[in-house]
Amino acid sequence: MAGWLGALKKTRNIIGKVFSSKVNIDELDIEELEEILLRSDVPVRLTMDIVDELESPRRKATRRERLTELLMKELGETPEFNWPSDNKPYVVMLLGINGSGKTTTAAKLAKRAIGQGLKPMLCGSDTFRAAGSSQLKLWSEKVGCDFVGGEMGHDAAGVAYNAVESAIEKKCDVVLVDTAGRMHTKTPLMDELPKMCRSMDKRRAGAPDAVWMVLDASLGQNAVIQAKQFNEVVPLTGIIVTKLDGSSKAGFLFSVKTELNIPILFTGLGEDEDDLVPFNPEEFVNALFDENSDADEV
Ligand SMILES: Nc1nc2c(ncn2[C@@H]2O[C@H](COP(=O)(O)OP(=O)(O)OP(=O)(O)O)[C@@H](O)[C@H]2O)c(=O)[nH]1
Ligand SMILES: [Mg+2]
Repeated sequence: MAGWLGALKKTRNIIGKVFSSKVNIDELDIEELEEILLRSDVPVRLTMDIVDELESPRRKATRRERLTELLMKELGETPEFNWPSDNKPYVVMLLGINGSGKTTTAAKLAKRAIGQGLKPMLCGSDTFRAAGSSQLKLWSEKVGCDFVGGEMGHDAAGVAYNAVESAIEKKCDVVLVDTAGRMHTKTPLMDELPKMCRSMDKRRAGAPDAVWMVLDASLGQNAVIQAKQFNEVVPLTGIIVTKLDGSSKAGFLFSVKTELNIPILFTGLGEDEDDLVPFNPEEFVNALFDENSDADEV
């Protein structure tokens, strides 16, 4: 299983140099620092705050302590996610733009639920592409869980309804509804999302219980813009950030709380079914500070 330190290598290679305690704060060229932070997609306002903090001589705490405090404050509290035990099955809809990692994340979440002694169902509602649903079916066989899917061209809302129905019959604890990738700018496809929600609600009032957007970390700040637009169509209750292992723009995570106020629940740190970890602000910030920026693993 991938760890935080290895995963954040690319972002740390850029901003870790600044945060490493080997660098003498007094010798830092502030303009260079600003440029480095902005390059890794740390939001502009936070970058300014960091610069102010580093320039200010008013506190005795070490630079690392001052920065950690500032960054942790920006990420805010992240309540640990636990699958609720009432009102089963707990239905989660995963959405996002094309290729963000929805299908892989659905499988990772199913694996995680199994590990916690729960019975998940994977729902392949990506009827837009020929391989959309079958890709998830293969995952369901790999992780070992129930699956309901639809053929290409089928109504995605109908597939989601069937999955909730089947999950009720089979007494599943969790349903993970994988949706087709869609651009936030394409209206007809975006309209399908509230339709899917209404359809699931008809089978079990309140479903979906959660709507999680899957964001590709390599997109940096663009991912935040996408989330804002999805949030206007279907209110998001959580965010999952994938591909943190390949991103040099992980600084955008610092804008998620302030700009969206939606909790980051999990992060994807690799392509395998085990490479999903709960988001932990402290580990994230500490991994950015690690001094051995070439270190490959925890
Ligand atoms: N390195 C890395 N790769 C990932 C991660 N999550 C997903 N991927 C890869 O990203 C690619 C796309 O993943 P999918 O899960 O198919 O993405 P999707 O959002 O379902 O794609 P569409 O259904 O086409 O919209 C695959 O090659 C995955 O292996 C991650 O956390 N880290
Ligand atoms: Mg997919």
